[in-house]
Amino acid sequence: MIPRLLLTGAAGKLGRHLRSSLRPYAQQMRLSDIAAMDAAGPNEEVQFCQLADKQAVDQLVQGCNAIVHMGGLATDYPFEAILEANIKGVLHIYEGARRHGVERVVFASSNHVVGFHQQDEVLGTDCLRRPDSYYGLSKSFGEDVAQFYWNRYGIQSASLRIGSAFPEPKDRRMLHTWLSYRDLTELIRCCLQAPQIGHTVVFGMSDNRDPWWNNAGAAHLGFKPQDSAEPYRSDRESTPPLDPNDPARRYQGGGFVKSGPFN
Ligand code: 15L
Repeated sequence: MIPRLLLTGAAGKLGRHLRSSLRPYAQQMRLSDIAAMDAAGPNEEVQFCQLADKQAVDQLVQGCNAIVHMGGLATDYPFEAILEANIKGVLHIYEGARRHGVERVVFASSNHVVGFHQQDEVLGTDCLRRPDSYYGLSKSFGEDVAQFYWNRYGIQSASLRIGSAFPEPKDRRMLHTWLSYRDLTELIRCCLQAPQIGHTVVFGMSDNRDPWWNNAGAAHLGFKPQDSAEPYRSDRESTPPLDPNDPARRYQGGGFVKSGPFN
């Protein structure tokens, strides 16, 4: 049991789910977001926090033993917005962790750090990053921050390259990239409880057929996904495929590779 676990982005799509699904692993949960959320229940604390505000993040982290950092923008936006929420945000989280002796951080990275790899490649956790958007760039920066704080300050981290975490896979691409909510929770549990993780990069995917990613490099986490996109295959494949020349079909990042420019 973690005495006090900080969950950022607790009002978001995944955060709302994790608020209850991570409950068994922490005595106390501190929940933060910039958006409104349900009032604190038993063994919960709710704290409004702008991730770009270094002092506010410092106060948020104080007294916590581990952090699950889901906060920030979850899709592509103009750089200035990404800079505030994602780039400054992740640095402030790690600075807070350093200042207050937090030993472990689970960072919600994204498959969009490798989005410009082609769909016919199978990537290991140590592959070259090819971010597909400002959003992907911010997650790539976050992975570097995690690595730096491990090397420099000994803070252990897992960077979760989350595929497509939705209640169901929505389209053909997500037959490869889907991560069920149940498997997301289990992956985070493994990252919080595995004895030694240093800085581990892991792809967040369910047990899908024909995955684009190979998690052999993260086997020490002990993550065993329970779900698979297979039951949705015939339905998702009943819709026409994208044109083979469409970059969204060619590259792993799908539609993100066509994001921007914003001016
Ligand atoms: C992500 O990182 C996004 O947060 C999410 O909205 C999805 O688009 C997902 O990637 C995906 O690639 O499907």
